[in-house]
Amino acid sequence: MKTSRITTTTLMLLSTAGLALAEGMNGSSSMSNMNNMDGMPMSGAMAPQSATQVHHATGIVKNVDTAAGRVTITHGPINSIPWPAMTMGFPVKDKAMLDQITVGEKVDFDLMPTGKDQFMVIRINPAHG
Ligand SMILES: [Cu+2]
Repeated sequence: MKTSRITTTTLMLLSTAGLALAEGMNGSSSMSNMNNMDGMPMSGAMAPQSATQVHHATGIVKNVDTAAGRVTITHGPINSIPWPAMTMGFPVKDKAMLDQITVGEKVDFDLMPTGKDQFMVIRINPAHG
């Protein structure tokens, strides 16, 4: 009984905070969103998507090589590349990014193409959930 009260209170606090955050984001960003939408069709010339697309993925860190600036990840399927699930090594954009992750941890990361079948990790963070 004590536990369920605490849980309910926590959930209420979380949802209240979530709503406030959502409202704040909508309120502050609606103007710039509209500007972006207006500007997009007019700019016309966009880079080919395949060359610039950032691929989002999740996986488990298998090895971190700080000296080489590389991380080995067992990642899930990445449909946008497309790739099946596999274990592979990636260079990272900035070696300091490796300070935020540890071996065995579930991570959430973004890949940027750097050549044919070559990708660099441009963002990596512990996965939250
Ligand atoms: Cu892979």
